[in-house]
Amino acid sequence: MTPLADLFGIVTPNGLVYERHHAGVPKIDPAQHRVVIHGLVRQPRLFTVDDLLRFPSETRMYFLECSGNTGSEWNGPSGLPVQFTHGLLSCCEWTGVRLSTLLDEVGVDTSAQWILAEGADGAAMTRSLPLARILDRALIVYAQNGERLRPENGYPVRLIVPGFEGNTNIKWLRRIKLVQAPEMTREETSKYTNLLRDGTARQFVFEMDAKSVITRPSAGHRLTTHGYYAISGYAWSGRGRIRRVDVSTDGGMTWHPARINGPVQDRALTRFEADWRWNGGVANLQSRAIDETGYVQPTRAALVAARGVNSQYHYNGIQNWRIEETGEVRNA
Ligand SMILES: Nc1nc2c(c(=O)[nH]1)N[C@H]1C(S)=C(S)[C@@H](COP(=O)(O)O)O[C@H]1N2
Ligand SMILES: [Mo]
Repeated sequence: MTPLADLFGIVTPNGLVYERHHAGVPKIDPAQHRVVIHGLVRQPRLFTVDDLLRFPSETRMYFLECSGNTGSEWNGPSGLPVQFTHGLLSCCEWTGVRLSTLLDEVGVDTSAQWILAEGADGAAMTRSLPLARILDRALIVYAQNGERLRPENGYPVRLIVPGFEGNTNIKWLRRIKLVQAPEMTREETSKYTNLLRDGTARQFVFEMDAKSVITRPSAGHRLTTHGYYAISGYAWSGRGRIRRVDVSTDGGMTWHPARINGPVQDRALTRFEADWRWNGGVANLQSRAIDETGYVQPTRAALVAARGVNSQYHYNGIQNWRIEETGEVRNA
C-alpha cells in the first residue's frame, strides 16, 4: 500500500505505488505480447507493443484507487494509520494511446455499446466497460511517471480508465472485445458488486466518489511542539475536478476552506493545506471534499445510513484523526 503520509505534492513515485494482483505478476516477453481488438468491428487486429508506440501519444495525470480502499472503516474507526486505511491509492503521469485511436483503426460497429477488457495474468482479470462513458479519456498506456510500466503495474501495456474503480484498469492488457452488453464476468458478479441493506446489490458502480484524507498529521504521528502546523492532505473525485476542500479541527462542528496547493486536474489527486495551531488540547482533524459536480463527501454516518455496512467497496466517508493531549495522533 502507498505510504501516503511520507509523500509530498501529488505524484506517487513508481516504487511506492500500491500493488494489487489477483494472481501474481506474470512474466511477459514484450516482443511476444499482442493486444487483440475484435468482436463487433469491421477489421479485427493484433497490435504489437512497437505498433502501439507508433501511434500519437497522450500524457495525463490520473489517480488510481482500488474500490476496496478504506473498506477498513465501514464498521467504525479501525485504528490503522493512513497507509493502511487509504493507501490503495496512487496518482501517476500516464503515457499511452487513446482507446478511441485504436478503435478507429478497427472500425467499431454501431451495435457495440460495451467493451470487454482482459489481462494476460493467471487471473485473466476481465471487466465489461460502457463505451460511451470512457471513450473520451480511456488510455492504453505503456509508461508511468516517465518510464516504461513496471511488471507489477502491467508491463508492457495496461488500460487506464480515469476515475473508474481500480480493478477496471486492466494490467497486462491482451484483449479488447467489442460487445453489445456486459459479459457478466466473475469480476462483475461474484466480485465488485456492493451489497446494500435491503439485500439487493449495486452492480457496475464504476466512478469513485469524491473523497479526501489528511495525510499530515495522521494516525501514528506524534506532535511534540505546541503552535503552528500545516494540515496537509489529498482530495480526488472520479467524476472530474475538485472544487473545494473544507477542514475541521473540532470533529466536524465547524469547517473552513483549505488552500489548494498546486494544479487542480481532472480525476487526479489534488493537494490541500490548512493552517492550524495546536494549543495542547484534544482536537479532531477532518477533511471534506467537494467536486465540480457539487457532490459533497459524506460523513460515515450518512454513508452507512444510505448503504449499510456490507457494501465492502466504495467507502468514502470523512476520516477523523484524533489528537490527544499527549500529542499522539490516533484513528479514533
Ligand atoms: N490483469 C489484471 N489487472 C488488474 C488486476 C489484476 O489482478 N490483474 N488488479 C486490479 C486491481 S483490483 C487494482 S486496484 C489495480 C491495481 O493497480 P496497481 O497494482 O498498478 O496499483 O489493478 C487492476 N488491474
Ligand atoms: Mo482493487
